[in-house]
Amino acid sequence: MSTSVIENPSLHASPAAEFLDDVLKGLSSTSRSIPSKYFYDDTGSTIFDAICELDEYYPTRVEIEIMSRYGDEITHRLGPDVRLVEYGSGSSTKTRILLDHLIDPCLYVPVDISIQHLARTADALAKDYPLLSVAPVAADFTRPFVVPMSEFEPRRTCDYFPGSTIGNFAQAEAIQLLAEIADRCERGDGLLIGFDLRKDVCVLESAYNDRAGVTAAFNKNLLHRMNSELGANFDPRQFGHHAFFNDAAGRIEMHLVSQREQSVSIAEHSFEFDRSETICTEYSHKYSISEFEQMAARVGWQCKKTWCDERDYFAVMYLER
Ligand code: AVJ
Repeated sequence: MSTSVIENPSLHASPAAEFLDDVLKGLSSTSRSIPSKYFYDDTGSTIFDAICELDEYYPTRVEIEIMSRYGDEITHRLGPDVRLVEYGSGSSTKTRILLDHLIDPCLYVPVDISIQHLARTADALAKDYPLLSVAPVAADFTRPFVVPMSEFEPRRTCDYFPGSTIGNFAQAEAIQLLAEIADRCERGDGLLIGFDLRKDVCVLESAYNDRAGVTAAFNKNLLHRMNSELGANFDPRQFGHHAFFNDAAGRIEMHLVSQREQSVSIAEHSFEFDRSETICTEYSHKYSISEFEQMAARVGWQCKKTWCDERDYFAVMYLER
């Protein structure tokens, strides 16, 4: 038996047209960029899971460590009978830790952009947690979507935003997203959010420049995706992977770098690339705890408690409306 995935109409109106629009727009501007959400097709989501296994890539491991260590304390804060809504659920490893500790959760709503990935994880969860109601929603959570209601009135809704996905958004957008989540919430509802902390630049930069080249493959998957889905003719061998810490902006930036002067066509459009010209494909912001707390406070979230690992690499913060 498979759990039926609720597809958000806005996700499916015309995904190819939306992808094309965003790519054309991003490549037409003076500093070229492509939204990082397009990494996560089926292949990209699988490569991302491989990144999480890398020695150099600490965030996933450390976040899991925090969740395992403080699982009891965290779920005690959330209380019983919660409706748990997870943003960018991916493979739901951290969610399992929450679900193992939560008392009588009413409903679990994983929200993810990759339908295949979502269906697989929802099925696996439904099998392992037979008493849990699961209502997966395939949606782009940066756009409006409807959160399914549980059969019983929950004591509170808790939005779970793990994986430092919030770091992918420019600061103004991150605040905007926190505001939108707050708008969907009632007073007393919670937000449990994981974000990556500022740290030694070498540690940060090696996490995005692994020796095995998995992150490079993740980055270049975007080129393959544009070729197969938009009929573009990028030559992936002619683009390099570049990731560095932008200290002033407090973020890792990931780019695809043109290895020579070249011309690429997408649909009827053609784009000229200079040698060394880049396409920015991702921001990954690193915050301090107080910086994040202040950002959230501006849009109505009150920080209740923050849990960190021993090295202070990563933070899991619980806030209430
Ligand atoms: C999934 C947003 C947490 O920013 O670290 C991993 C994605 N990009 N390696 C991150 C990513 C390159 C990632 N997040």
